[in-house]
Amino acid sequence: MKLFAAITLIFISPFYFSSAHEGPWTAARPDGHAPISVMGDHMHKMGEWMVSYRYMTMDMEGLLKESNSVTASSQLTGMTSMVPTKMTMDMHMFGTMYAISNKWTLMGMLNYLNNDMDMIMPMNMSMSMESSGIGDLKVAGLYDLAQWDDGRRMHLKLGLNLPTGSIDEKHTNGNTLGYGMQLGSGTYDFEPAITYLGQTENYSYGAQLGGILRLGENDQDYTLGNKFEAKLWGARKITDSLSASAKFDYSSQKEVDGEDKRMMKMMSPALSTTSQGREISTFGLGLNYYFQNGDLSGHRLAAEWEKPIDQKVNGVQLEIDSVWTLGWQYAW
Ligand SMILES: [Cu+2]
Repeated sequence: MKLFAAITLIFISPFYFSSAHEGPWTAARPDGHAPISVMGDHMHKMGEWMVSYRYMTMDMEGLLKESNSVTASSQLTGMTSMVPTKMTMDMHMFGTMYAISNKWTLMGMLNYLNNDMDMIMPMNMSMSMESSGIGDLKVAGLYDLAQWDDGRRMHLKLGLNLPTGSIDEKHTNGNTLGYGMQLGSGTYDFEPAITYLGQTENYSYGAQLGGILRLGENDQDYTLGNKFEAKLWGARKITDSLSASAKFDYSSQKEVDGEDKRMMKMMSPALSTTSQGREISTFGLGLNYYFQNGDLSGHRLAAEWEKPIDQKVNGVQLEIDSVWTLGWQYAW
């Protein structure tokens, strides 16, 4: 973990040796947007629109008990009769941004999710479960806090998660699926963040601190854990259209508070409130491509690969193996 943090720092260290660029921060370069997995990283100029689509796929495989690997079969004890072995979460994210002034940019995002989970049971039997549908709707206002003449700026995000995603997803046998297979939080959540950006002639960097604060309980009498997240990234402009980035991300999410009474929590860690939430650090590598001229002027394509370098789950949970995010953005 320290090694990857060091790599990220080395990546952004050219800032300490090269002078910042003249004039204010600009979006008109490939690294004018953060690595594609970062949300709410940039603002727009008054009257500007942006639409975006992101595809994110997360692979989880193998079990962790806190930070130690354990076999699935070793967890089939007592009342526990179903243990997850593998999960894939695919997310399609549709976003839009509009700047109502130079101080405020509004954004909205709706996700479509597809979750697949494999479980093992005693006697080597296995089972697959699936859930898919619309997730929670997220709206946010980005407020410009400060802009300096040397390419640095800072903004605040005030986000709200609206519980449009289902928390009633069931297996084909009628049993309610576990917390991780549900499509929404079921609660209104406050999602604030603060972002600091900087640019030099050929480099850029950013830092974002954010969180998810659940407001109240959902209609099944539980609340997903609050989350804290810190991101630090640096990017190098390779050409006027292409940049490469490195990112370090730390997040921590608490276990579930309350309990969904439809789930038989003794049966599986997936149904247990104490086996939800984790602390994880990831390292990410990304590419941003920005079309500056021609018919595709204003379009952007980006890809990012993230790999955990350290993770500690609450209770017993699947280990996150890797995350890919691919995105398209168009501003006018
Ligand atoms: Cu935008």
